[in-house]
Amino acid sequence: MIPPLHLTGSSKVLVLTGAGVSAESGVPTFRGIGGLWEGRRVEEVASPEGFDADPKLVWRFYSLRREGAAKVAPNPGHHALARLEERLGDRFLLATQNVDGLHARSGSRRLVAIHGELFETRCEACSKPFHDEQTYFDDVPRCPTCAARLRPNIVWFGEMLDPAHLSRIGRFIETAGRDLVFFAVGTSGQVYPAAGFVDAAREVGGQCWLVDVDPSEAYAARFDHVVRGPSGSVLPALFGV
Ligand code: BJW
Ligand code: ZN
Repeated sequence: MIPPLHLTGSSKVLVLTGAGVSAESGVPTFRGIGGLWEGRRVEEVASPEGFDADPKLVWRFYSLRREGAAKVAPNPGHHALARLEERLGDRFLLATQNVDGLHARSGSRRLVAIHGELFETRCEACSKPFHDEQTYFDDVPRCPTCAARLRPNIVWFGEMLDPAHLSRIGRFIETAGRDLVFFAVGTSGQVYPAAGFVDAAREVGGQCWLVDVDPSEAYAARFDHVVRGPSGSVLPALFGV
């Protein structure tokens, strides 16, 4: 049973999504694979130390992910969020931890990809990220301008999130105040700072919803409403879109 959601003309909706939203598209979640890839902890491949230790291995990991993400499509959960944005306009903001690009492909525009973008590459030394669908299985690519290593444009463990992204989210929360309705969808709430957004939302008096097939007790306890179920069917029903 899904509790009724009442949005008024002044409600402002912030949605945080995680890997669970893309699960029904066929993208594996992190904790779903036991946090492991080919027997290695994700932190070993998704960290600056991991890239320094074995850049070829890290590029192989992200090349496989690029191949996988190119084959999948947005699901009804992604589409429901895009349709809610159409209805709310600037009273909506989507912060995703996912790097797969599926929200943008389903039409979301007021979108902040806080953990980076799988289909972007950047030079370690000099340049801005650029769109890149190539895979690198044999060699570590080098920057054509300065010859430094190129790396995936992903926020790895121990790296700072883009301060402009965090301040956009912080401003949205502050401006909304008690009109804020915050949703966390398909995220285990284990990785910070995203796992702390719910606390910021509560602090301004916002209403907080968690949508997840299998929420952890500790994370769920920080929300007003918890809806257990797959986002692909829960979100369209909840938003009536
Ligand atoms: C469904 C479903 C369906 C399934 N429908 N639901 C405060 C306290 C403690 C530690 C820290 C802290 N602040 C910072 C840290 C350190 C660290 C951190 O949080 N560590 C924790 C593990 C403890 N954070 C960082 O390092 C961050 N940087 C930072 O804070 O910078 C400041 C700093 C600098 C220097 C030193 C220290 C701090 C950066 C974090 C970047 C994380 N990046 C990753 C990997 C790269 C992306 C990639 O390669 O793809 O991003 S980690 C990985 O986890 C990935 C994800 O975006 C992220 C979140 O995972 P998510 O989305 O929640 O997925 P799952 O699998 O965990 O959960 C899926 C959920 O879906 C489950 O609940 C399922 O039930 C559910 N589900 N199917 C609905 N159909
Ligand atoms: Zn360069």
